[in-house]
Formats: sequence, C-alpha cells, structure tokens
Amino acid sequence: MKRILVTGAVGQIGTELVTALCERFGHERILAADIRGGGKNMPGQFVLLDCLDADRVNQVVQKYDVGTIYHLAAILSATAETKPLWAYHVNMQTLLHVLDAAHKFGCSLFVPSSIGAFGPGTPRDPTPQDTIQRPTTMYGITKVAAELLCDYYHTRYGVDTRGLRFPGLISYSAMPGGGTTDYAVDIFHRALREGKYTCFLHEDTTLDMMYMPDAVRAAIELMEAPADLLHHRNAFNVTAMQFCPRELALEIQRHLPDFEIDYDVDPVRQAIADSWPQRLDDSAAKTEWGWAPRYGLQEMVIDMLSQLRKRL
Ligand code: NAD
Ligand code: AKB
Repeated sequence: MKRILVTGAVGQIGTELVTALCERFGHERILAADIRGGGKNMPGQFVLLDCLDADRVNQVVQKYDVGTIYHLAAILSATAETKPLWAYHVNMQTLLHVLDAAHKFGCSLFVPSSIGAFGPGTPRDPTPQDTIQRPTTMYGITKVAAELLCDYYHTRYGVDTRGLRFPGLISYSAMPGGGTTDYAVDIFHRALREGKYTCFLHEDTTLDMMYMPDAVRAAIELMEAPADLLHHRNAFNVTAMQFCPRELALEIQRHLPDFEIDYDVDPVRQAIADSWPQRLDDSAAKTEWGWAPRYGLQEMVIDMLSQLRKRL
C-alpha cells in the first residue's frame, strides 16, 4: 500500500492529522515530515524535510513510495506580515515543489486554503463559495495563488488536487504557528494557568472558527470523496462556529467563573482580522461531499478545557 506523506507535520494541524491518519490507515502507512525535528515522538514514521529543497521532496516521495500528500508546510498570516517576501517564497516554492512531485509520481494532494484568501471587498457574512478574492495580506495572496495553482495542476496535468478554506482552528495538542486567530487557542492556556488573558483583537471581532477534530475529519473526508462529485475541488468553504473574543470569554466563564479578559489591540492583527470573513457559506461542501461539522462553541469549550486540564 502506498504511503501518506504529511509535510509541516509538527505544526498545529499536522500534529493531530498524523494521529488521525495513523488511527485510520495504520502507523506503517504514515510518513510525517517537517523542517523541524519535533516529530520524532509522533506516531508513524518521521523524516526531516525542507520542502524548499525540490530534490529532497522528490527523493522522499519516491523512496517512501508516497501515494497521497497533505501539504501543511507554510508561514501563517501574522508571521507573514513581519517577513512578507520570505513568506511568499516559502509558501509558493514549497507548494510548487510538492505539486511537481505529485505530478511526477502520480500522487493525490491536499493543500489547505484559509479564510485569509478573502479580503475587505468580500461579503463577510456569509462569504459565498464563489466571490471576490482580493486579500490585502501576503498570506492571503499566497493562498489565492495556491488555490489557482492547484486548479492549474488538475486541469493541465490531471493531478488529483483537493483543498479546503479553513476558518481559524482551535486545538490543544500543539500551539498555533503565528496566525491572527491564535488568540482563540492562547485564551484557554492562560485561563487555566493564570485565570486571565489579554487579547490582541478587539472584543467585538467576529471570525469564522472550527475545532480541530472537525478540521482533520473534513480534510480526510474530502480526500476520500468520489472525484466526479467535486466541482469546487481546491477551495471548499467549510465552517463550524462564529464568535468574537467577548463571546468566547463568556463561554469560558461559564466553566471558570473567575476568568478575566482585557484587551490590548495589536493594529496589524486587528487589520488582518477586519478583512476576513465572519462566516463562510459552506453549502458547496455540504452538497458536493456531505460536509457537516460536529462541534459548536459550547461543545468546543467543554472539550478544550477538559483536554487541557489533563495536560497542564
Ligand atoms: P503551523 O505553523 O502550526 O505549522 C506549519 C509547519 O510547517 C511547522 O511545523 C513548520 O516547521 C513547517 N515548515 C515551515 N517551513 C517549512 C519548510 N520549508 N519545509 C517543511 N516544513 C516547513 O501551521 P498550521 O496551523 O498547522 O497550518 C498548516 C496549513 O494549514 C497552512 O497552510 C495554513 O495556512 C493552513 N491553515 C491553518 C489554519 C489554522 O488555523 N491553523 C487555518 C487555515 C489554514
Ligand atoms: C491564521 O490566522 O493565519 C490562520 C488562518 C485562519 O489561516 N489561523
């Protein structure tokens, strides 16, 4: 059986995707890879892989007989605004190398897009599946380009590329990697450790969000969906919940009544958040491959607090 390669596997999504793939397909079929070595304790096999090195990407795909790639290696929105040219280089070159390897070796390929692929000119609530995409961040520019490149490799070369536009993702296994929605993870750690949190977004900033078990399941379900059903194959809107920092804090206070939140708004991340959707219209994902979220705000908060209590 061919192997499944996850690039950027030590990150927020990869940590949980690798575990889910191991449970579903068996440890021997999963190859986790990252530029950092933190994956040595992950389930499955781990290799060091810098996706900026095209020869090494080809070598790994060939040597390990890879049939499917989940390409998660990337620079996220807030970090990208601090080093825009580097973020463009990393996000585009790593993708081109993986697309090329998928073409050469006949692999299926999952590439995540984001609510960051939209900009201030896009309707925010709801954001239609097919709409204006004029992002004002370097991250968003790379996400739109990635959606188009994946379409191109599918129509030009027949590569089985697929992708989801993820909202902000909330999880407990790994810390997020430099995004604008990271507050919605940090808040839980601070609430349990210190009983208070200073949020870098304004209290009323509503964004689209999803709990990681739904995100991981969505990626696997999309990769398993019959190809002939997928009209929007590389850029499906998916959504699960919408909230602002004030609403998330109130929900946490239902379980930790002494928890306090205050605000010290970071203008860079606030401007990014203000340009992003508040709610994606996920009707295409529902119709084309049966997407349905399982976690809303209340269920997510209960599970996050209980999982983090065990860990902290
Ligand atoms: P993350 O920052 O937590 O992880 C990214 C991983 O990529 C890191 O472990 C990093 O070491 C690795 N990496 C960076 N450069 C690399 C290179 N040259 N070669 C190999 N590995 C490299 O990110 P994440 O949150 O897991 O996101 C994964 C993907 O999902 C990204 O494309 C991101 O844009 C997308 N996404 C994430 C979210 C979210 O909320 N986490 C939302 C929407 C889309
Ligand atoms: C980020 O904030 O950069 C990510 C995303 C929504 O793409 N979490």
